[in-house]
Amino acid sequence: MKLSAVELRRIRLPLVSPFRTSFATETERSVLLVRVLGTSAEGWGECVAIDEPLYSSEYVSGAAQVITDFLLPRLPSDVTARALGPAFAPVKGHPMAKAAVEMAVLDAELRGAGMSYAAYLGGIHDRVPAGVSVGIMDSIPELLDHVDGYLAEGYARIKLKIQPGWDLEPVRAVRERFGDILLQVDANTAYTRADARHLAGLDPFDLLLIEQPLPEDDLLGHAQLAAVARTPICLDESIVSARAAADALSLGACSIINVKAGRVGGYLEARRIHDVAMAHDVPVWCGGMLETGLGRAANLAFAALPGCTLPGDVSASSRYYTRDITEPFCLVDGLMTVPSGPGLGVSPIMDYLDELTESSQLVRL
Ligand code: OSB
Ligand code: MG
Repeated sequence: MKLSAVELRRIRLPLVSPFRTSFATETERSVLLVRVLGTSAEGWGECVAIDEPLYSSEYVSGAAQVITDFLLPRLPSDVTARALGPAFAPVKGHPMAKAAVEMAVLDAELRGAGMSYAAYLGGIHDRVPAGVSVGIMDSIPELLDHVDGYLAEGYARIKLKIQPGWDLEPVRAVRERFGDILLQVDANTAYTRADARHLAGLDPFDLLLIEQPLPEDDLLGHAQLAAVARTPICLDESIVSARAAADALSLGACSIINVKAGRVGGYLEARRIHDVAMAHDVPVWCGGMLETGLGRAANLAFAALPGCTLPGDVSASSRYYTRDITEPFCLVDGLMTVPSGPGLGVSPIMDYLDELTESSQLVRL
């Protein structure tokens, strides 16, 4: 496929309520969108980087600069999504920037071929169960209210964000109030090896998993924690590639993997991680980064893979935004529908997108 131009757009979307994690409180989502204009079709990509380098080292402005200065000049003149890995390999790091370009190229390629993202990746489900990620709150009653609301909407699993000072008590309160629900926690690297005994205090609450308790580069620490605590360890930030996934599994650093295409350089590498995990009989689930409907569409395609056996952070549009930039994704009977149209299967509503656009840049190739 030949591309004539690539458009980068920055939009800003308010969140329905502040989302607080151990690393930040987000009240709005600043999103970098990539639109590739191909000969037969156009394609959209969403960069999952946030405004500041607090989840990983990437951030929106940096990703935009990497894309214009280093990735677009390396696009092959006849491009496919598969060719991008080798083409971008000389550029170290910046997986979220690379993933955004790959997502757009793959969308254009698949729209041209009349194939859906899910079919291309190897999805086997039309609908998938959705979990919801619940931020840190000011009080336990407030947390219980939010969890109650999400359960009433039909979410199949609850994930509580935790940090030192907001861990055992909120988990105990949710477990006591709601009984036998699927419940898990995410620390986003907020603890250290010295907290192993404290984290073993979560054992009595029968959590599905604890996500990324220790720093990104502390695989050995996670393996040591796994020997002390009974709650299964799931890695998010640490799993930066299929090789990192294989290493983490051989080391015993985790027994479950959260896959985010943006964190690993794109959906092709995400698919390889899925395959590594499946070969190890290790469950995978689709993580989220508060995506708009574009990223959500691709995540739902990934969540339809056979190895994604736990509910993902693929919540309905309404959990994040009053109005999404695509037709809204809705939760029906605890399930989200996997788009089946060509490419992502959804497109942005252009008038609304223009209203939200803060800046845009057209790069002719
Ligand atoms: O660690 O999974 C995470 C959001 C932003 C950055 C990191 C994470 C998250 C979430 C939200 O947990 C998941 C979602 O998109 O619903
Ligand atoms: Mg996480």
